[in-house]
Amino acid sequence: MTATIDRRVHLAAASSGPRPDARLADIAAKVDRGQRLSLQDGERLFTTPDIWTVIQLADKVRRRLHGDTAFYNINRHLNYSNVCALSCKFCEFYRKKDEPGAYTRDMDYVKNQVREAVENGATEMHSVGGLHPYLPFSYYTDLVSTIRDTARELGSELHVKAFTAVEIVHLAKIAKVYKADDRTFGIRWVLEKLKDAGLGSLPGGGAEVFDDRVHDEAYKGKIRSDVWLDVHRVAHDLGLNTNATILYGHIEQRHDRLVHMDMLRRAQDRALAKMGYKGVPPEGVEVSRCQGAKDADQNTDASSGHLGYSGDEGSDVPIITLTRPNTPLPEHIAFGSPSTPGHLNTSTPGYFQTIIPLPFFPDGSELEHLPGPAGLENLRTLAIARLMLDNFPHVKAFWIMQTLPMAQLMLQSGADDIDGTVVWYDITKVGGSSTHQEVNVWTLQKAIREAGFQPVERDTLYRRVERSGKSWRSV
Ligand code: V47
Repeated sequence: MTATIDRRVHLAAASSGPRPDARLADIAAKVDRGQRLSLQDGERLFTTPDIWTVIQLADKVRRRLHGDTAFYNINRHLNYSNVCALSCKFCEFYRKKDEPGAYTRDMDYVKNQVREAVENGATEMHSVGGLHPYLPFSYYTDLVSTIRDTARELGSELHVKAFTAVEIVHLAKIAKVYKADDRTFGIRWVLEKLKDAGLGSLPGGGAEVFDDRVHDEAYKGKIRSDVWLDVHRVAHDLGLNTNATILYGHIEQRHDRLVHMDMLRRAQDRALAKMGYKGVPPEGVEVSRCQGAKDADQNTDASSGHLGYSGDEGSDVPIITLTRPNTPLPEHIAFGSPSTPGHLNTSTPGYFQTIIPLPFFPDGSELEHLPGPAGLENLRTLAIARLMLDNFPHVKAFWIMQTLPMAQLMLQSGADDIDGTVVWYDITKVGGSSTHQEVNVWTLQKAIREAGFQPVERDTLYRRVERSGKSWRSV
């Protein structure tokens, strides 16, 4: 018999030794019960010197949700234009229209990218860009349908994950359907048109940090948190899944990160209620009756009052966690799981799939004088995101920004996903690297195995992929 050697160097076990922080005991008890952590708990997780216990707790939650599975995908990023009407201080990516280095891709370029993607077995095209002041609305529907149709002509499917909430609002303005007094109208109009063209989901960008002071200082002109959340709410109502990001380590405070996480999990409470999830009161006692989807549909604020208790801080939003034992993941409700096979129900509302903590890269930005966050802060922030966002099924360590070695540590600290093969990435260039940032599938799988997990290829919606060379299907 061959002995299996566990090659995982487990950070938490290796070093929880000398100074465990007794003040974390009640948080640990809440984590064991799958109970929602408060902002005060979050503050303690950020300030304790005992980062290893924080990591251990996040790892516990991650294993409860995903066991020893770690996800990756085969994808491509396509930045269609870096021309942007905004000048966010943290951003190194944007150019003004006639500035050297400004680019806008035409459909021939897009088709070539799709051909290469299909040739390499990709399942997803992730496409975002700046807020181009002059492109017509038809450019964006063409972009989406060109990706979809070119892939189909080549006998494949590419899931189109495209446009941040910021771009969606910009498109509503370009199409002249944006009404400040009825934001839902224009957002819905744009999303419906894009969905018809083949849009499959929204990426999580453009959220930055949900704080007005930080917003006005570092990304004035961008949509604020309420509008960002509106776009995602409307997308969910249309059955589109979305992701969320948090950009940290610049001029925000750690408290701002916690408020951001809290706003996201309350938005997810609403989305999951519409899927029929039951709420739990803060003490973790299950409410006996839940009218879930029906009530929530009748009132987009989910303020049905039928869930038997009020949510926190006086709102009527039910608290819905995924971290209690035997709670199904939303993708298993939407698509079925190996133990409960099902099929895609297109009328299922959408939800947030993953939180992606993005560490700020100062180089080349107007905030270049700031140091940016380093290793332990990155680990801690990701672990806290796993603990606070108890209703997000996935936490992604985006290896392009975190680096692959760091993503391995993050898999042991709460992350269950490292994104994909990527290939071209223009938004940040780690250590001055070029925009060509590609790893092959074998390298991703090896990194995951070395970290002690089983690599599983997923599609954009977190279904497992069965593959034979470049042919694949979601199961
Ligand atoms: O919104 C811009 C960030 C985001 C910098 O949904 C920066 O699966 C760090 O959202 N330092 C775009 N970050 C990337 C993004 C994303 C990435 C991977 C996967 C997914 C997903 C989404 O990049 C922007 C902004 O927050 N960003 N400049 C910078 N200097």
